[in-house]
Amino acid sequence: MSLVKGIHYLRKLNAANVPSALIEKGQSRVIDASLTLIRERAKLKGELLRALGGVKASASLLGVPLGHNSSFLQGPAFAPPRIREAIWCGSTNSSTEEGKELNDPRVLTDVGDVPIQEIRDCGVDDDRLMNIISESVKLVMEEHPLRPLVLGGDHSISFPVVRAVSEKLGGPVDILHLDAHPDIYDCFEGNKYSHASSFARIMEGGYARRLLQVGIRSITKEGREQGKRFGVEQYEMRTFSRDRQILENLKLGEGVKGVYISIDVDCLDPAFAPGVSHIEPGGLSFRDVLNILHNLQADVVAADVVEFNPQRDTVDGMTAMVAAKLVRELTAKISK
Ligand SMILES: [Mn+2]
Repeated sequence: MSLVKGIHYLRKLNAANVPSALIEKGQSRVIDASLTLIRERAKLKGELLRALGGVKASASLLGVPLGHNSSFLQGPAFAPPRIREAIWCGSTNSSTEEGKELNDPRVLTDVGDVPIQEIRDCGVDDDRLMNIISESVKLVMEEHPLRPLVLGGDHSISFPVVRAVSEKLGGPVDILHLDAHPDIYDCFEGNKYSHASSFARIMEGGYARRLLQVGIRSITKEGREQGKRFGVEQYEMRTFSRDRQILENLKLGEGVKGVYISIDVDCLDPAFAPGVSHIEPGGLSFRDVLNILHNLQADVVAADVVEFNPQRDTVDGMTAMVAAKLVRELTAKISK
């Protein structure tokens, strides 16, 4: 498929004895150029907000259009531009529900996308690609008061993002993870970077103290065993009506470096968000998610919205609007 165009001919070129130094040097130049654009945009936005003054924390969008670590469909690679389009769509105003103004740069800025396909097209492997994602997140965090609000992408991106956040802050965070799936397989179909394994990598790395998983309704024996192994607090949908009081009154992040929120759009019932790769009935309503977010007491240091698949959306882009509203309300949660 077009997403991986270039990868195969580069392998062939390698096999055909093209000097490896030639390819490696070219890869390094492309990676440097990619990071430079993110660094300079983050620097400008940070300087702007510091000049404006009075901002403690401000959400900054960073797109990570990566879909190849999905076990099923790769459409989430196309999500970031669709989400941005929906955030600024004229059908609604720029206020969040609790009254933050999104068109105020002190509330929301954008540093653009990590050019995932362009980097992969140069034959860069996933070990290096994950490091580039982490590096990009750190470049945003370098610029006080910017805090990364990452647009996926499949869920594999949460590992390099959380790793960067934890390394940059110098300790673990608490994570609120909304998802139909625990994404905690040790390894999925031979891929340690699979979107079904990201939270195994996060817990192994010691990047999270508490991990709360909410919306879970597709979980295997291994998912439960891995959850126990890592001390994960798994809230399954089958007991949601009982757990609602707890989940709508959460206080997280005390004694750690802050709170990270990861929202897989498939945490929502497919009635609310059909544009996802893994349709799993019996999920949260959009209002359930907002109640959890609005009532959460936490210093949210970074967040992601992942697994929106525009190729599975309705013709009027309903799920794009849903993903965009999640981003808008997360922005309100982060910015202060
Ligand atoms: Mn999921």
